[in-house]
Amino acid sequence: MKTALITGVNGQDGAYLSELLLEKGYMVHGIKRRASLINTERIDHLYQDPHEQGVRFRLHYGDMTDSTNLIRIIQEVQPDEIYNLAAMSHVKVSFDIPEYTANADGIGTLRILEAVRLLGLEKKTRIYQASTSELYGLVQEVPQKETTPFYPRSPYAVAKLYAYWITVNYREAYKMFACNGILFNHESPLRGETFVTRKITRAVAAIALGLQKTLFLGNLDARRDWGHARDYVKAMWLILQQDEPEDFVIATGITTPVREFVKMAFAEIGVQLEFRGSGVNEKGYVAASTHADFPLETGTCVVAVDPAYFRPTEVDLLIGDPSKSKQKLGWEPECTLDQLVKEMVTADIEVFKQKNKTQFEHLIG
Ligand code: NDP
Ligand code: GDR
Repeated sequence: MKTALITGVNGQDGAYLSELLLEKGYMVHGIKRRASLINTERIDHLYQDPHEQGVRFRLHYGDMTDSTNLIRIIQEVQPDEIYNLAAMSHVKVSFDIPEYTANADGIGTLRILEAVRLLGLEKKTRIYQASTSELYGLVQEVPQKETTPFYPRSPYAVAKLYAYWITVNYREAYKMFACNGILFNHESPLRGETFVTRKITRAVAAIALGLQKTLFLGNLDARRDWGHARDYVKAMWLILQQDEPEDFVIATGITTPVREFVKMAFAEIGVQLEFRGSGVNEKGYVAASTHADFPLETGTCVVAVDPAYFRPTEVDLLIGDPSKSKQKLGWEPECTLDQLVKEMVTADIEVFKQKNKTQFEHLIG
């Protein structure tokens, strides 16, 4: 039985990857940090009572900023594969907490690599690093592929740039099986609520149930290459099963503006939609940031641009070229954007039916 260690196990990707590895017969260890609430909703269905025999899913408290704890866990677990998914993963928030982001996302990756090396596990343990299309940042070439130059545009992307190169460096210097998956945006009903797709599908669900009328967003013109997280974790696993360690772009090859995603999500519930606010302003509205700015006709919903959600430097266009992963990994995305939107809206309507209005006030993110 192979043993895997997943950092960020209770995040979106950690949950789907845990499911996949358990299905494949792995013993799965996950690192989660301590929080005042338990914060395991995404993996509760995988829980196994540690007092039973033959348990194949175990959690450990840990933090990417604490190397002593990472060394201890890796020593105890002796993993065949480490999937380093833990990160402060919100691009806009990284402008607010840049130093912490560098520590957790950049140096955190070094801590994992160095722990494996110090413990003499370089030949045994394969390492997957969760790299990102945010590395491409300011457009240098489209579609973006493994050889496209990087130009990061946020503290998050700069921290991930360090993580990318330190992974390459440990591979070259110490002959470690360490690989970067350069994953483009991937979403699901488990996506964090402050990323744009989930923010939209939650608002659509609340609107469908008559609980909300206005959705405040930032830049509607940014374009993203969106896939489904369930497809993308399969690629992570495939990357570590190759004969040679290499880096791979994982993407759909199709790009869509945020504005179009909004339209697709609202089309699921068939309400009339108006775009208002600064930036998109065919009708001459000024920047709007309060509900009072929008006296509404019955049956109409407003998507308003609030500049509070703009980033100091934006990534305008992401579109990945997944040819290498198709050719070498045999990987292709299965879920289309239409199917993804439908799945997310349907799931959020269900969530909202179960919960109370006070929990779905507008979120910052
Ligand atoms: P999430 O934000 O959903 O999950 C991140 C996980 O990391 C959470 O479990 C979080 O724990 C944990 N974490 C954060 N900081 C620390 C820390 N200091 N110590 C230990 N754990 C920590 O992200 P995703 O699942 O979407 O993404 C997984 C990885 O892939 C991330 O590294 C992300 O940057 C990267 N990525 C994601 C893409 C995407 O589109 N989803 C695309 C490309 C890369 P907690 O719940 O306590 O916050
Ligand atoms: P991103 O995802 O920054 O690409 O990073 P996010 O969903 O946050 O933003 C996508 C685009 O939508 C625009 N946008 C908004 N974004 C948010 N969050 N909230 C809004 O209200 C809003 N309005 C418009 C953004 O400006 C942006 O252009 C994600 C994360 O998962 C990273 O960890 C990962 O590395 C990359 O994807 C690939």
